[in-house]
Amino acid sequence: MWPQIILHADMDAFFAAVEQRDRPELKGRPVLIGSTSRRGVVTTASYEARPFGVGSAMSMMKARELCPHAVVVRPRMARYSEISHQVMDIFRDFSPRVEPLSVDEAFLDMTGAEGLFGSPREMGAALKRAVLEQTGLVVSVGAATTKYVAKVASDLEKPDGLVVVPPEEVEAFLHPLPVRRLWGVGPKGEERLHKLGLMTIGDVARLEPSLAASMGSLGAHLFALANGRDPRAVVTNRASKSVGSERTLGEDISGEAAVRPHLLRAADDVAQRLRKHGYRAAGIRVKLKTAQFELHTRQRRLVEPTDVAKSLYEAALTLLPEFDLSRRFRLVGLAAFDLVEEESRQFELFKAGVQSDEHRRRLDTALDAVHDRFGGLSLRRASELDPER
Ligand code: TTP
Ligand code: MG
Repeated sequence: MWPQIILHADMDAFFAAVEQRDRPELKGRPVLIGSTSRRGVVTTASYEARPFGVGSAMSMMKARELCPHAVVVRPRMARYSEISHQVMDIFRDFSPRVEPLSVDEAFLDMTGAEGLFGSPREMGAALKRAVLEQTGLVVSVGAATTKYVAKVASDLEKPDGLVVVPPEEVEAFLHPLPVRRLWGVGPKGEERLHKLGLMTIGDVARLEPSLAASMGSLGAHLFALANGRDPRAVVTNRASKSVGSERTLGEDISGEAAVRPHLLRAADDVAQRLRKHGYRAAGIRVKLKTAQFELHTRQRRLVEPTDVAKSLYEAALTLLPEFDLSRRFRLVGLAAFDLVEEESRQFELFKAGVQSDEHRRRLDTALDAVHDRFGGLSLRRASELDPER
């Protein structure tokens, strides 16, 4: 008996797969998505490139050394975001309870839908078929009774995976896996667990409960996960509101260098308010008002919902080339929309390149504490200061 049916769906090599579909000459070839600039990084690699050891967050230079015959394609965020919407809409044909986690993945609560779609395996297969037929793209799906197990399952047989874990098989499924697959365990945590002689999820599950508890709240949390317990529900209530920050400037400005510090200040402000209310934003909008009072806005969805100032700021910078910055502007604003509740953020810990976001987040949290004590003006990032002042 399945008390709950949860699917986790995650597109295979998403950005690269979109490019291969849009440009048939790239089919079957190793493709790296990212900028070729000296400091560019790989956002993702097609499955043809992965056997060469390249992957997300690696420097483009290194990746091209490892896979010299790869085709490098510059990312087209607007296109990926458009397809992302299409994919999420397909998910919503299957369940009203869909929780997007990033551009290319979501949880679907399919509890009670057996009458319509059949067994969990049939549900997963139907979802994969619908995505392939309607978008030409391949999605990997995990099915389980908890979010955590579904998430691990979708990743296990990528690409084109479909892994179903019935409740009675959860232990047999989880226990042989390395501790790194526990949500919340990064490289540091892995090292600590290894030092304690805990190599697999089964090792953690077999701890004395009192010993697990003595390792603090993280210990208790890992112990619960290792035993297949994860009470989190699929959350659909994405707030429709947005959080914005804008400022009319003392004098008009022009050019990217002049706009940047205002965006950074706004990003700090927005991120702080997101954190205060327990939200992360999956979309961002930049607003510039010209000296003639014309309003120009550009927006995009984020790869991963965030409440980190630096990440909002970097996303905002990617929108700047879409404005004519030779104009003179009297107002600069930034807004975050598509707000998701804090809960799903732990899943970032599964991802490559996360440490950096976690690191930034710690910096932001420290800034929050200072803001709370000394008010908003006391601490500013040095780069935000106007060099001319
Ligand atoms: P992922 O789902 O993590 O990766 P993927 O879809 O490319 O490959 P997989 O088959 O393993 O799921 O991320 C989705 C997209 O998000 C990815 O195509 C590119 C982007 N991305 C980044 O821009 N930076 C990153 O560090 C990661 C991990 C992903
Ligand atoms: Mg993916």
